[in-house]
Amino acid sequence: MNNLSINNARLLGRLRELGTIGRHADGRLIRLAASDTDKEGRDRLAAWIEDAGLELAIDRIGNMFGIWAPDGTAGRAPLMLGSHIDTVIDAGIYDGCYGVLSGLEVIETLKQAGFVPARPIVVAAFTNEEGVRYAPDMMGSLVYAGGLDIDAALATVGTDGSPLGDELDRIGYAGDKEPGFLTPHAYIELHIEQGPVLEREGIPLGAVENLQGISWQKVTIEGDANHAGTTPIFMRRDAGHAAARVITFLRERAKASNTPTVATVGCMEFQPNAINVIPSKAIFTVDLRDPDEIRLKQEEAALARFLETLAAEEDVTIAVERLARFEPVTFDERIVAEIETAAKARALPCRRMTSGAGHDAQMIARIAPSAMIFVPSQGGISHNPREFTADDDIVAGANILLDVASRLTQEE
Ligand code: HGY
Ligand code: MN
Ligand code: MN
Repeated sequence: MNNLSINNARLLGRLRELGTIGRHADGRLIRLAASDTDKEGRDRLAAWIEDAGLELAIDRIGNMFGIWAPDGTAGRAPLMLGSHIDTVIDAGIYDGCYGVLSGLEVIETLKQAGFVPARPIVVAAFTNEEGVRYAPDMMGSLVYAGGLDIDAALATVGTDGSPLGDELDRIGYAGDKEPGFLTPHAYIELHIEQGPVLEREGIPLGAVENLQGISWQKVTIEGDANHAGTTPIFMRRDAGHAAARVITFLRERAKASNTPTVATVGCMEFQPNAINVIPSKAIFTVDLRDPDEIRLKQEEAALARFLETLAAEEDVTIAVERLARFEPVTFDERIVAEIETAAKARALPCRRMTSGAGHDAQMIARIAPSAMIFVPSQGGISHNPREFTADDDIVAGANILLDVASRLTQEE
């Protein structure tokens, strides 16, 4: 099915419309997994799926699927095009939503063009990709791929003390399908790069061949609350100061490493959190990533050693809880090559690259050949309301998804 193209206005219009759903009173876009605003986004997507004449299916962890299974394809493993529509706090409109809405757009374009696939095509929106409210991230696709027990996932308690299963029930997205009910023939995820590489090199497309390892930990440091004015420095058991030393340790080590290792302390809570009280407790998160599993393990070990030394030097106690741990993933070479071929056929420059961010594709790669397509992020910015990708790049990426999808659904 050559020289077919997606409906630009429909895709761009839906992307912008979904980006208006879940705005808080201060204008920030926040659709945390299984929240009321997540429900609003899900309801809109469900309506688009049904308006497109697809079968809407929802599994027990709330993963949503739009299934197009024309006559003669029943029983064959589907091609799955997916991503997520949950967001971080104060998010942009493209992260995740672009891949889901492009998957739907590809199906509608093929359907309306009278294309006859040899297998079903499914668009998927996975629950809780961001992991902000419930850890780990990519939870819905991890459960779907059999990497996390469904009941354990539903019992996960969120940062607000809510069990995920109760919240999915409450918003009406605790579905009846067993996770994994469809094993894809192949999975492709179209996503914004969320980094600076494509824009810096002036290249509109990335054929993503691998994705780096992720280590999430929660660290709790306990010292003693005491008076900020009367307590001599050498008599303090200052949990806040100890936490600050961890942040500095991680940054200095990553900077000095001249490897792709990255480290981030994204959440920090002091107790009692009062201006004139030495913090008795510091609770914070550590996000460590590296494309190389051995190096990632070395970074985790180096942090563990530093925490031991720190506890002794600062006379504090330190407890660590693992929140997520995913090894680096290599995507399917054949699909990566299909993406490059499709880009060449449209005379669009394309380069192979590694994903710095986690994605549902890394989980579905456990059960099906998977790969990703990236488009540039302006300024490399993401997880930020200034996240932006030019319309031309949005359309180009979706057309490559269309081309690869129509190719992969014609093979026996
Ligand atoms: O954490 C990540 O990389 C993704 O945005 N969930
Ligand atoms: Mn994403
Ligand atoms: Mn994200």
